[in-house]
Amino acid sequence: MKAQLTFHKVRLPLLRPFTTSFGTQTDRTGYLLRLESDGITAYSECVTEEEPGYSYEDNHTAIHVIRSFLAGMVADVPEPGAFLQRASWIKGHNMAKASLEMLLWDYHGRASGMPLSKMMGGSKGYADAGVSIGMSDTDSMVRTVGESVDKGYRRIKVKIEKGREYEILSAVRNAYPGITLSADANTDYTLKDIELLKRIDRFDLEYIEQPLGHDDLLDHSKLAKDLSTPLCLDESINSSHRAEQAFEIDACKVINIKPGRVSGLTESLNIASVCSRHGGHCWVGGMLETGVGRSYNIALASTKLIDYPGDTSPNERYFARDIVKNPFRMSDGRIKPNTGPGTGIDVDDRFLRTVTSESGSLP
Ligand code: OSB
Ligand code: MG
Repeated sequence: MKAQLTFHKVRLPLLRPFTTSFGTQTDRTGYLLRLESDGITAYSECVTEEEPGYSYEDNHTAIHVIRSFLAGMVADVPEPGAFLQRASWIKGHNMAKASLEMLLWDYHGRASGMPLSKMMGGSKGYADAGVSIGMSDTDSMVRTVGESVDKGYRRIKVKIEKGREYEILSAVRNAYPGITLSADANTDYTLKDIELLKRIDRFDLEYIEQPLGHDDLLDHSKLAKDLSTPLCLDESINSSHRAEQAFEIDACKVINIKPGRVSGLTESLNIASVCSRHGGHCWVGGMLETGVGRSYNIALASTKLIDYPGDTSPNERYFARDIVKNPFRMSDGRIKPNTGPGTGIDVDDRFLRTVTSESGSLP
């Protein structure tokens, strides 16, 4: 039987608005994909957003690329690696590619009865959970940091932007001198701002994430020489090849791995190996995913090469109600990956319908 590929465009309101240096998000709006073949149903999430603020991809480019080019490549339900080969002539569009690559991981996991965390090899059985705190007024941010520490998160990351970095980080560090703390600038600085960045070198951050341009490596390697705080790259790393280059020129010591940004789980695992070979560190980031995308992130974060706590928080931090019947829970700052086949999620089809604005078959 030919596989049936369908999409659902969903919108889930966030419990709190999420502000980064490039904008504010009040909901998670994106595409879920569903693949059905031989009585098996798999789900994945495309992590693009309505606007191209984090990446050049957005929901509109993603559904175009999926519909016009990628959907036809999964009709015979290939293994993820075979799909990546077929899609390799298409430049970029990693988030669109990842949504299908991960769908195939889930499908084959469900078909063989294997949970994702086992398929990837070397699961620790848990993911160390961290939290990414958006910007708001500094007092509220300090309060949110405190609540997050009380909940048991193993690493706190705060968003910063040019001109507010010192105020935010000095307030948080003074209030919580002992916590594992990092800051994410989402590309808001250039090398001209080096004095601003040197002033936050004193706050004993585990790393500063993506201070410079979204496609830059060279300026990061120059900046790294002037700071004692390690740099972490997010936006700049879109493949294991880029990761190799980043380590080769000392542009970073740490990488935030987001499966969507790097075309899926295969390349995520390759990047984790590159980090380990170069004596670097890595962790799994997030894109405020629904319970569907989250299940992939948590499984990946439970693998042994992921050695730092990630932006892998339980579903309840984001949404009043999620579209899975089995949301993740955090205990002692850790989240256990699902043990059912594939992602192991149980999608709440009834609730999914109520948050779907559009659905249909692909191509
Ligand atoms: O830079 O890591 C980022 C969310 C949207 C876009 C970019 C980023 C983020 C986050 C959120 O930091 C992490 C999460 O899912 O909790
Ligand atoms: Mg980031």
